[in-house]
Amino acid sequence: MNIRKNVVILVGGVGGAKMAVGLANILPPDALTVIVNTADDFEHLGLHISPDVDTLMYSLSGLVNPSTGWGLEGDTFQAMEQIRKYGGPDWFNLGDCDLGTHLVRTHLLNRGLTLTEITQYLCSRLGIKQHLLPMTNDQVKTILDTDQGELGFQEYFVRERWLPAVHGIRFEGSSTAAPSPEAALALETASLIILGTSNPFLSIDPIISIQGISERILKATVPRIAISPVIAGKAIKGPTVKLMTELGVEPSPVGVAEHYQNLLDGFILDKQDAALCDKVEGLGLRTAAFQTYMASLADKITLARQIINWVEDSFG
Ligand code: FO1
Repeated sequence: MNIRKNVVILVGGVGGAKMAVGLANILPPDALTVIVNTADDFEHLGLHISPDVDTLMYSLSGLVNPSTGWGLEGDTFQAMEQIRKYGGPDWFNLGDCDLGTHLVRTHLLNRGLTLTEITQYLCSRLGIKQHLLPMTNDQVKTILDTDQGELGFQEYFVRERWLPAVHGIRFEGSSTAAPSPEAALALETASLIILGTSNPFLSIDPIISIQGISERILKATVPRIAISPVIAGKAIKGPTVKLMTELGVEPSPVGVAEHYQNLLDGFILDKQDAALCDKVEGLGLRTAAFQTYMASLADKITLARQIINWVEDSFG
């Protein structure tokens, strides 16, 4: 079995995009499918914003702002200045060029195209050859139950800077949502399925909360692996560890592995957590420990190579 033939990775935003870029650098473009979380999408100033889709689109095209990991490199914020002058909502930073993406996406949605069709169109215009697929064309929304009441994802993450304590998370619309046909087919024909280094609760759970997606992963006979987004008790980025603690989940790679356990055959930890491999193996998963922190393009490529080689050696 050639596991490099059709690699499918499930991702959220910035963390997952780094892994996708690493894989894009070592696989033929046609052999990589990225299924992206869309439960962070929201309507803002009349525009449909798909932050994770855009983070992946900008990352795979080499246009991403390297210091934030989202938005476009060199973008300016004059429209935001004007919005501020009007006393408009200025808590979500939309760059001038980035606004072009949201305008075209919203325009095409209003003309009846699906989010998948629009993403494929935008990707082709940016010269992206990998398959980038929203998880669904239906509306799914992450809602957090916090000590400040219910908050939509971007209200919690950006406006409130993930300060509120979280008691629960739900994915509104997921029980009736279907995977996009393209995402469903990719999972059915995958040679390897990877859950990326994204927040398990906020980025991967919304994707696998869609029954048509989790069922296909459960049924898959190819290797299914995840990479821990927690390194030495700290999140690579964002609220993962804070959230795990608030939800009563052990904030460690073991807690992440337990969370995904039923969907997986293998689990990769950071080399700093190598001592925890035995515990994760006790859950019935094969393990490996690599440097999973990706500061540079070389780190992304090295990790992607190590993952693929390890899967070939351990599951081939
Ligand atoms: N993240 C922030 O922390 N602050 C922002 O103002 C912000 C604006 C933004 C605009 C467009 C876009 O595509 C992403 C943006 N993000 C911003 C990132 C986004 O909120 C998160 O990366 C994801 O939704 C979490 O995966």
